Amino acid sequence: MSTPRKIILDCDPGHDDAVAILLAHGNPKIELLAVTTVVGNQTLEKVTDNALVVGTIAGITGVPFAAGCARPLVREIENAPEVHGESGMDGPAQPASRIVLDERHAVDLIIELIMSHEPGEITLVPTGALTNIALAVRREPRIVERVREVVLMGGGYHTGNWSAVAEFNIKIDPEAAHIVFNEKWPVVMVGLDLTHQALATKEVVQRIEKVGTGPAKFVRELMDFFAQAYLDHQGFDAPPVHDPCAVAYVIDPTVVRTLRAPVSVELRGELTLGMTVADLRAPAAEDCHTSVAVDLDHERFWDLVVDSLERIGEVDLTA
Ligand SMILES: [Ca+2]
Repeated sequence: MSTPRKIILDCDPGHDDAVAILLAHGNPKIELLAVTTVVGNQTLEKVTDNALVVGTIAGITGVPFAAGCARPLVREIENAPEVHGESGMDGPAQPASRIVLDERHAVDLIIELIMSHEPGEITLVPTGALTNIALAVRREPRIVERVREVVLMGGGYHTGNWSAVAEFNIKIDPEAAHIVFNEKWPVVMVGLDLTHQALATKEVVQRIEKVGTGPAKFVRELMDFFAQAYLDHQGFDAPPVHDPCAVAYVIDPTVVRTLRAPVSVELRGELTLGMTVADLRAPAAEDCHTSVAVDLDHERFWDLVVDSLERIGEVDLTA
């Protein structure tokens, strides 16, 4: 088997971030180098606590968890309790965390890891606002040529969820997104066009339940809450599980079809703030370094999630 892809997962758990962490941890093609957190679905304190809880439930050891930015670069804080509840990860009972938070700031840890690895080794997988990544690249511009690619969950080219045209992760810190999309590293935008295909249908939830372990039960309970929130607030019959789609692309790019296209982030629009504007009018130029995710192989995507849960197996939280 080829060498596992080394990733840093920068997230704001978050129901779907939790699934992304579990998918990354359980899949042998991924080596999780760090989990870093950023304000978003809830306050930095809450999403960081949630990340530690997910790490505990998944039985993750030896991987640093570090907290990053507590507010966006320019804008006031916006959280999403309508989607994720007051804790940011409402639904399942949460055990006490057994992971001790790393003392380093996430931005420092991200830079340190990238600079201490060979160029092309590390893939950044941001599944929250891009605040930490933007700060890291401003602080240490040399990371741009060392990162293999940035595979981010955010944006979309024909729809929004935090406004008619803007997606939450981008809209809450559009300046950070602007920085990340404009650096010359390869950026894959796994946006709503793609993630709205990653529905946790009843059949999917049954498959997860059948795994029969503690981590699988945790995911099932997350999905129960998430399903209700998406039904109540956005009229979805089944919830779209956004963040693991970015991890799935890193594991197997054939699960997510992408299209190369220039992407710009709207910073001034009266109605369109935070919109990711993809220019799909013509084939992209040779030097285009951004691409957008278009089609998901729904079955193989959920196969990956279930496979990770099976590989993680039972985790003893009493030992
Ligand atoms: Ca997220």
